[in-house]
Amino acid sequence: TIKQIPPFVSKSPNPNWQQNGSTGNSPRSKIALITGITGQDGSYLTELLISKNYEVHGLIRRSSSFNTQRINHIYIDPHNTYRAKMKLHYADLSDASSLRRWLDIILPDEIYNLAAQSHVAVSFEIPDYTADVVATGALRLLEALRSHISATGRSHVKYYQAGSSEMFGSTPPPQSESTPFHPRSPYAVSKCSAHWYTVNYREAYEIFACNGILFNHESPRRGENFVTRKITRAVGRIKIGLQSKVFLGNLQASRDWGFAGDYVEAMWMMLQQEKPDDYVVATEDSHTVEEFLEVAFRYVGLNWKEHVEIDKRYFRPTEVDNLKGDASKAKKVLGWKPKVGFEQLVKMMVDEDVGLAKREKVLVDAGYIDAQQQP
Ligand code: NDP
Ligand code: GDR
Repeated sequence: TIKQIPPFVSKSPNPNWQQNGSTGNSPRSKIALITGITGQDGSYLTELLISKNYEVHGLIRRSSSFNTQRINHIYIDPHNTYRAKMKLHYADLSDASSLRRWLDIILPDEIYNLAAQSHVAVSFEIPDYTADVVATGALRLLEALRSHISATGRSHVKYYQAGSSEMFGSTPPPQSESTPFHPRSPYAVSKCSAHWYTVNYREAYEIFACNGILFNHESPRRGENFVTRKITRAVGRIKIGLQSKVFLGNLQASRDWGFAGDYVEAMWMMLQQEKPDDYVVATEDSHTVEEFLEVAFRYVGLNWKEHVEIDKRYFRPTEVDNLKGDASKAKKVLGWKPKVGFEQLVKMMVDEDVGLAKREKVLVDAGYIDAQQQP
């Protein structure tokens, strides 16, 4: 027998999750669909949307080991249907059929496309895959949305595309919405494609689709091979005596670093406007990697020069030297502004990573893990 494809209207046993009308006297919650929910931004966005009473559905990809660490604290067993505010479903941006199927089942009001092979240096190693997920993946999701709207008439659905300051590449700062793109990596070129696919679907099909052009944003949940987290993990472990050196690449690159928790608010704000548009989101303050090192090591009483070694392997074939955003449009139109500044961000990350290193030390001392096993 052939299994039936699930119908348009969700058969979720939770009456709050029905699509038409409300339960009791309360208005129905908005429904959000997030790709990349297991990533740094996905976890903060999920917390934000749940605090605004959304029902959040996340698409996760299959992996041989668990990839839900950043959202485990939000997860409630879906059998507990009345309490579960977040549901996870298997899909992949490389699988168009999975994207269309989940749109038809979940019937979201808002879609946040955060999924990506998001590491710039790695994109030089796996350019084909990066383009497939970052560029064509966005196209697959937009096309799934277009055909979903055409089949269901749900033209109110809004779409957010996670664009990047990497698209500006070698164009000098300050970078705003009108600054020309000059991407410097397969990742950045792919993000430019995703950006223009989004603009094109907005113009061609009148889909409410927005590009957020976000500058670097970090947090204690940042992936451990991005430079900020790599540094703060090392600071924590060096401070606690678990390692003595960290190997880095180009220390002279400048980045406009903000806090991820602030940036997901801008994503949400873009989708609450009357008209879809594109926005730069940035702190308008820029620092070199060396300045990040200086603040992070000094905060725990260490001198970075005694612990950092340069390894050529971390240099990129083409580098982005200087990013500093002009976020005046987001400030004016969205009313958005960052709450966490550079020093506060660095200290927040160091505090968390010193705490993490202390917990690691307990396991090392008890013989459960090897101190040499660096993250
Ligand atoms: P992360 O790398 O932390 O998260 C990426 C997410 O995408 C993860 O959930 C990952 O799943 C998922 N993913 C990767 N490949 C696929 C795939 N083939 N199908 C489905 N899901 C996939 O990124 P961030 O949270 O930092 O960034 C979110 C988005 O914003 C990304 O698109 C990134 O490129 C973009 N961006 C980020 C900026 C930043 O400074 N953080 C700045 C500007 C843009 P898994 O957990 O299984 O790996
Ligand atoms: P970026 O972030 O490339 O800006 O992309 P990353 O932290 O990887 O690099 C920032 C700068 O630091 C330099 N650098 C190193 N980088 C890494 N990862 N590891 C090192 O050891 C190291 N040493 C020096 C880099 O050369 C670079 O100049 C991030 C990602 O989140 C993207 O997905 C996002 O689109 C952009 O930010 C905005």
